[in-house]
Amino acid sequence: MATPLEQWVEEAARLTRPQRITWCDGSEDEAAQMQEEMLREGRTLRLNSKTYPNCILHRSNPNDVARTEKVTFICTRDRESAGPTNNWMAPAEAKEKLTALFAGAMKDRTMYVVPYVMGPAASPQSRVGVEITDSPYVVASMRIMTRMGKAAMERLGGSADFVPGLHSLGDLNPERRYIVHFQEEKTIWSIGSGYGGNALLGKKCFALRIASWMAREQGWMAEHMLILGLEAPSGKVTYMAAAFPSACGKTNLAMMVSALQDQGYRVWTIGDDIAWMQIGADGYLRAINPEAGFFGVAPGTNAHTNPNVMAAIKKNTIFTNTAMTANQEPWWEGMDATPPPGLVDWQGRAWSASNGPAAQPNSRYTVPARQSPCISPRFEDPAGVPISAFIFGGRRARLAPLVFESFSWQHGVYIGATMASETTAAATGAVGVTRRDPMAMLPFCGYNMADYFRHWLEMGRRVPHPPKIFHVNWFRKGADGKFLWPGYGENVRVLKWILERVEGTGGAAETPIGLVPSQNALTTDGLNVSRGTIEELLRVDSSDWSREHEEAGEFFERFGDRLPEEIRGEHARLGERLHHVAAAKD
Ligand code: OXD
Ligand code: MN
Repeated sequence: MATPLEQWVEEAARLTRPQRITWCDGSEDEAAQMQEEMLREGRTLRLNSKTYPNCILHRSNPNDVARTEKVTFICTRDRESAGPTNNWMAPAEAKEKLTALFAGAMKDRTMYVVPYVMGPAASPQSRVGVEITDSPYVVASMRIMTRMGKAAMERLGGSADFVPGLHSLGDLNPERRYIVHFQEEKTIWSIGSGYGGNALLGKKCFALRIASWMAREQGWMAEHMLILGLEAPSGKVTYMAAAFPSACGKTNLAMMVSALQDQGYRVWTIGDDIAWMQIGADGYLRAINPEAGFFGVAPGTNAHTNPNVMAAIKKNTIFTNTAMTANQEPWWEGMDATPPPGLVDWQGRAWSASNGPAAQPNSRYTVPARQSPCISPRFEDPAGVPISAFIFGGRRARLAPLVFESFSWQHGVYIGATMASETTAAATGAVGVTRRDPMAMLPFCGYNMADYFRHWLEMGRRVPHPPKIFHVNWFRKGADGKFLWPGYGENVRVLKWILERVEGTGGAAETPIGLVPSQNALTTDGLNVSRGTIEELLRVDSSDWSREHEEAGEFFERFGDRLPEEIRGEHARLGERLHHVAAAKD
């Protein structure tokens, strides 16, 4: 008798008509074959085998360089279940539309069957997915980003307990590009794109959009969060998870080299993008990183912003859409000051400033997490790590102080729900526009966001030791338009204050929006930032916040009656606190 997996593969083959079917085992030999296949296809080059052993550069189709939210759909039976922030299509309509596109799509191509585990192979919190794809680049990337092949087949056995994901490059025409999630069936279909989050179906599609739906059903959390451990001088490690919108520095924060290392504060990385959390027997939220690799934005990455990842990407790494030097090494803007002579841009042309940046602004590295010098010894811990603090954040040039703490879990959920950030190149669309991005989940929440807020509120009631909730902003600018805070390794000073708040020792001052570090509570020794600048960084301007409050109110209106009463209450209380301050000034 065919297993459920075999039956599904057969069905997919009947539809897509591949020339052959390859079941992937995740072995070294298979990885080498996959590279050969990519080199043959002509969009992939081998990099310098001395300085970048086993590294390749892949150039995607220039029309296919970022996630495409406009053609990403949540298909639930009832439109309201997807909510106002998702594109919705009826499941039957999506099936019909995409079936026509998938019909014969793999003709003359190989269909790869890629079983994978999201999470440590031995963790009860992990889940199995299987991706069918006709892209060897996807197979090679999935091998880095997940526990792929044998480990997954062993975990799955003959069971039907896996998330199927059907992917084909199709004809790469953006008009025929769809990334579709059937929530009730826990199934993903993606066609027309070979780019990261659209095509590596374990990542955003499964680990966030499908998993957030599962998590609500099953009482856990699937979040767009990095996970880090802050080691204190005592040797004790405190774990924190942070949600920032795409390309706001999650990877850099997760992998930071601490500026306070000589005082005994050091950061260990568990994950840089996604956290799955369940309530542990000890009453803490226990987090695992479902991924096994980092798929990070390359431009801006250098020995100062992220020395750990720079060390990690020296071998076994796939670079996508970066530039390449005459010495066959990857290169991007921000790696060093000036483009080296003989540079070839991301489209394979001799570099010229008139063609724009040498590396595509959303170009990436895909690297095994284990290669990072800062990877936590508990990276594979099947029980996950206990989370003591949640950190929300975004890019706010003007509004938000460097850090503030919520008054309560419920107020923290409100802070997460009102998060906003100035956009970057990680998704297609205008850059530099402020967009509201609750919990950094706007493109990733697989159901109605009002229900998602409700789930957060419910989790707060259920977790015996809930994390404290904070908000940070590394991106505040002064009147001269320059960043006020040096960021990167210096961000550990903010983490240290968060740790002290968790431990009940850090000093805090009350403002209408929450608690900010009191004078001298932030460790500033050795930091080249004036007292005046620190004050400016921590300032809460109530007229700016009143405007923000109004805008958040408008955003909430989109959810109508479905918005939880508690969120409405928090919104009203913030309004009152701001009003109070304004009245006191008059
Ligand atoms: C990512 C994203 O690639 O959030 O992680 O876009
Ligand atoms: Mn992300």
